[in-house]
Amino acid sequence: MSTLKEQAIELLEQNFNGSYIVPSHSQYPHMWLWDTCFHAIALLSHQPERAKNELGQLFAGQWESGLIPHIRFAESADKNYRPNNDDWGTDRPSSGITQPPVCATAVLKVYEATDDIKFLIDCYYNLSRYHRWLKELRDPTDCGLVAILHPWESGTDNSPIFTAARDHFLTTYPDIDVPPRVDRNNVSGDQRPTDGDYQFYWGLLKLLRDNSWDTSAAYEHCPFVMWDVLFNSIWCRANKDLALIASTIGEEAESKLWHDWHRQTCSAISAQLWDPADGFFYPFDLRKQQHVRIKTSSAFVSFFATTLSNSTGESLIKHLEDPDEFLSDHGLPSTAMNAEAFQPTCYWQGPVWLNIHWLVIQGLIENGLQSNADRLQRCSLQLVANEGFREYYDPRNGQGLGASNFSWSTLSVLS
Ligand code: 2M8
Repeated sequence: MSTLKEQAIELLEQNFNGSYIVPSHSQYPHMWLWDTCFHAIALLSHQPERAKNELGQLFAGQWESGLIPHIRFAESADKNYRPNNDDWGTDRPSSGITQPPVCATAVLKVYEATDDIKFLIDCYYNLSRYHRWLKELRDPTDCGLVAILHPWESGTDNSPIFTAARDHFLTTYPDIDVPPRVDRNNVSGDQRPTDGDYQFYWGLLKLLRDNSWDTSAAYEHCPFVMWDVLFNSIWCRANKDLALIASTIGEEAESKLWHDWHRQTCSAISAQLWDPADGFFYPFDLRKQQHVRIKTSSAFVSFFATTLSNSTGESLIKHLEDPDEFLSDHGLPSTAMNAEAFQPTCYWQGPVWLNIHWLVIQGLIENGLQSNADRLQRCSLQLVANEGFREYYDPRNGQGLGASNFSWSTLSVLS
């Protein structure tokens, strides 16, 4: 009987497509931005050279503008995944939107594990272009927060924080055609987004395509523009990590720039996304000019952004330890269990996700909250020991859900 660690290593090997690791051969047979960063971090436990290859493959898909796309399409893969390359119409094998920018953090971790300064110098050029792209096109008013223009950019696709925007969109554009869905061939339909969600996703894709993806027109005309808590927390952390990378390679002036961006985002997250009455972080819908007051696990990723003030940290921990909200025997639910929108088996509407566990665990440790981190880590290990490396898990009973043999869930035992 092999150990969990051996099983995780074997799984990453099986999910290697000859060029890079895919999240799951059956469900997601291409390269995704934040998945690849997590795969690189997981590989550091046993194959650091392979970790460098993963990030190199990610950067190979970067656009001249600086955008790192959320999907890089694999030529060899099954073409059934939709939207496919033709649907995006980007003239290159990729989507035209991005995903939580975990890249700088992944590069720094690879450098810390390998001491390879050449790798760091090579990646710096990609990272600095990507960060400038995000700042210029997604924070055009220089307020410190970057906006997402599609729920897929958040990585938490059908989180209930998008439901009101979706409903509003579908009243304005009621006739969006969606091609036959293959995402329900291997995963039960009730664990996946609804047809209405997919109409929203495809409708936004078409509007963004008409506005040429990575231009300011996309931001101006997109009916969905949101400051997401998870995305901005990762952005905040990414600039701190990029500042360290820049100073390590002797780019002191640039290091100061990334530090400034890091501090600006820390302040903006507190000023714009914190709700003092609830003691919680909420996303902000820029089209409606209001917060979306639904509690999700994204708020706890703020621990990963920076060192939080004592009072902010204490408020968040109350929610984390509240059995009506986020304290379950099986880990951190993606939506508060007492929220009306909580759905324990449906994708990002309630299940436990192990990449979120990993981000929150790192953040808790860095904020001196070791016992909370240990508790979550025990849950991660229990979930994979009982149910295998699944895409997500039911927080009521730990049942494995979504895709099987899912790559980033190996983080729980490899890092
Ligand atoms: C999921 O998203 C894709 C669309 O980008 C999908 O449902 O087809 C999300 O969980 C996302 O966060 C993840 O990166 C991707 C691949 O694992 O799957």
